[in-house]
Amino acid sequence: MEYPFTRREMMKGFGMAAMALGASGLYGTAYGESGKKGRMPSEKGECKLPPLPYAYDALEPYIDKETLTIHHDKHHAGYVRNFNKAWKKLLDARASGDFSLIKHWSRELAFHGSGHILHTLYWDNMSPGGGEPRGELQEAMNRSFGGFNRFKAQFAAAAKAVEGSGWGVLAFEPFRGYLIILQAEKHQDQTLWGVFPLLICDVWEHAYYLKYQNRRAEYINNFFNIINWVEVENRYKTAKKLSSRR
Ligand code: MN3
Repeated sequence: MEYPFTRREMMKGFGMAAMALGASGLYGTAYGESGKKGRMPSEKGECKLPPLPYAYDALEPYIDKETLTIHHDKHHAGYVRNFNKAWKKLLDARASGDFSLIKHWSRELAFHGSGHILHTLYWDNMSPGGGEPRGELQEAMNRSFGGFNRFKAQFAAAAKAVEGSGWGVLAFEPFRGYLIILQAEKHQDQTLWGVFPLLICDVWEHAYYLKYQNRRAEYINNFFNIINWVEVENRYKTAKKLSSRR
């Protein structure tokens, strides 16, 4: 794949992505490498509720102790519990070959896994001190938004305008190398935030319809004959390298 910037710039960019997404802790967790305290998954890849990185009353008066306690101990804990359940059910499905509930458990995995990851990032990207971005992050904000104040105005507007429940998100988009602001209305919409894609199969009809018409399964079975596993491995190695950054 051709990127519009060099590999070195790309790696630098991924470092920023890790910073923007707080991915260092996550990937550390995902790969079992020097993850933050309390984040290490079990042998079978189950998640644990990470402890808050500060006291329950540390964000007073902006976020009160009772809210933070319920939010972390009840809401986040529920995501962890249900992610682990979906993870286990998918393990069972692979063992038995019974994928009849694949849609249900894939959605449960995406919903609760994203809930777990996004809450973990949220706890980590707050602290009693506050402040303003500095260094490389400040430079990236200047380049991407025209300065901190313009970033702040857009981020606040985007977060306030999220329909229903959801999240305001500052993210790094590695293909162009810019920071972007996103609204996540439904974090369960079939992604697990913070993942690094390794292998993609396009299942839009335009990808197969002329040859296969409605026979998507046949197209997917044949897709396995033409995968570039060297490229997939390279992306895996890149993702692992990112995971070891601190
Ligand atoms: Mn929440």
